[in-house]
Amino acid sequence: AFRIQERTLIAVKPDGVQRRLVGDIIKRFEQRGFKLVGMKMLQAPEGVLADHYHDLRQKSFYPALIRYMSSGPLVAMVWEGYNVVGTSRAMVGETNSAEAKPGTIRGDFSIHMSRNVIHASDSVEVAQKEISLWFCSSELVDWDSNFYQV
Ligand code: DGI
Repeated sequence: AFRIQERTLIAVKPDGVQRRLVGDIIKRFEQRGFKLVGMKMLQAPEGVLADHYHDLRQKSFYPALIRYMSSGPLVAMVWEGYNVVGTSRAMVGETNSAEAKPGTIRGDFSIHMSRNVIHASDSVEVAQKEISLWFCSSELVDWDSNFYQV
């Protein structure tokens, strides 16, 4: 199916914000052709992080992951477009930055998975859950290009 209106949650994690990578990351999604439909900077609330990483709560690295994700503000975004979930994951690269290919965001900007710069939803179903966890519907903006309607 040709799901033009597929959406995904992307977050520039606190290390990405602190390293001034927000613009570079936005640029890659714009250049690829995706549409930005929601964006905000926030200090992630503890409860949101607990929901977001619920499946990882038993992992040994979970406390460090939550500390990292709470270590400063992040930039949460919703991007829309054809196959945006799958294409974003390809643009982001492997979870383990050490294995992420050059040309991917993690492969270009990160060396270790404990500071891997960016989050991207890993399935359409997860994306829907994550978008409603991080954004309320009034924060998502539906818009179209109208260059030719002047
Ligand atoms: O969807 P991803 O972010 O690529 O990966 P994930 O959902 O499996 O894990 C979420 C985050 O948790 C990941 O971006 C970095 C961290 N993480 C995952 N596996 C490990 C890890 N951190 C450490 N230190 N060690 C791990 O094995």
